[in-house]
Amino acid sequence: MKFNTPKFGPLNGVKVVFSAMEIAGPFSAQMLAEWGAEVIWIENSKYPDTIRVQQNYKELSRRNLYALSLNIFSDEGKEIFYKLIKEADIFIEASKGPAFAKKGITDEVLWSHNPKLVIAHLSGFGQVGDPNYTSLAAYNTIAQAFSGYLIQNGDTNQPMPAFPYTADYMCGLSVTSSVLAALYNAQKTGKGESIDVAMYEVMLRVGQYYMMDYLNGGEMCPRMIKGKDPLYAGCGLYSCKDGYIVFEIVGGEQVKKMFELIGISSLYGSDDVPVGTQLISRKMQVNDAFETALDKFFGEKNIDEALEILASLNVAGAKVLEVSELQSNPQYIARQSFTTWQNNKGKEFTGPNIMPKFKNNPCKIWRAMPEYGEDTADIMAHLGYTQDEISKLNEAKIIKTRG
Ligand code: CCQ
Repeated sequence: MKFNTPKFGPLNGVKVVFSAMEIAGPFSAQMLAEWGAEVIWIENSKYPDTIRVQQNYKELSRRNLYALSLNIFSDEGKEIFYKLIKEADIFIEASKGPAFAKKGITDEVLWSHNPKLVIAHLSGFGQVGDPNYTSLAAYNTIAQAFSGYLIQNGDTNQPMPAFPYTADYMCGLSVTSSVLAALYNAQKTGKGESIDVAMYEVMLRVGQYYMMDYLNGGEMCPRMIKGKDPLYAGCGLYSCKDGYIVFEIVGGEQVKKMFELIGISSLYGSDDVPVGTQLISRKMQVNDAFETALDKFFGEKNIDEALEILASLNVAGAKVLEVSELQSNPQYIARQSFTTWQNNKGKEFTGPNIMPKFKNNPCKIWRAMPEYGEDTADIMAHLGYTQDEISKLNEAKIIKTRG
């Protein structure tokens, strides 16, 4: 095969295969590709990944990949798939629960081809559990809703999913971290792993901060109040004369100085707000007076003025940036947080750079999103198939070559 993956990044030499669509699964695999792994993206030979309908995001989310279109579950497709798996270190799949096992591709079958293989199954509800759930389809909102995460988000008036597609990215990150943990172990022991990532469980874990109070005392925190923290006053969104800022008044010194600044120092040092108070809980009597004074004080300031004041008090704060402000921000420029690359047709795209930044093994964008089936013929040739066999498999729609 004409694999010409450049050698770079901390995952140089690691081989990954994935079968997943849209955001969650591909996000994890593509992150590995940006860190230097050689990653093959399997799409169904009957139809492409639905991400291809998205005009711009697809170009970001499928950088550095090879594209293979394959009917995995046909007899011939399985044979091709197993050859691919033999060479892989990691296989990631995202489907409705135990879809692969149901179609005969169990973990054990995969390990019979490659005992060291790390397998990650990403699904809405998991590989095992109540059969009424395990085979259900799931997207971002379903994971948010079923995990207790969605009901905690939004405003006091109405629950709302966290946007854009927060569960997909959290789940993708969970896959990324767990496959690397398993790879570390597989390389030490020679024994592969199978990881069962249920999207709702990822979001259950992410949504725990206040749920722990419910689980261990029956008290559930309300949702946010106009962008302000539901439990702590002085944390969240505030209006200035020319736009929004956020800040978090956390720490004994910060609380004391803020009380002085906004003219309520007489309320400091009381039984309600003892000296040394580090956070103002909404349960304190001072809550309303504190918030009213903060709203008034910052409502009369410009953003720049407000940020200067916050910095002088060592209170963490930031302007709520418009998307249109990001690219010209000096920090973004200094760190090259955005970058540009060209797609297959030479069109330039701008998007987030690779993150995080590895000092000793820098990462890079070396390949644009491949076309549907772009690398099928090359991968097949690499696996030992002749041109004639490739043509026949293409005609039979077991694979789909480009064009
Ligand atoms: O949520 C996300 C994005 C969203 C953004 N937006 C709002 C814009 C849409 O927030 S990303 C997260 C997506 N969810 C997951 O990854 C969780 C696990 N996956 C699933 O629950 C389902 O796969 C999903 C994503 C809901 C799609 O379900 P689907 O439309 O039924 O499609 P499918 O599972 O990919 O495949 C359909 C069939 C399956 O066979 P079956 O009908 O017998 O069960 C599948 O096994 C088969 O096609 N198949 C293949 C194949 N790939 C899939 C292949 N390469 N060869 C042969 N068959």
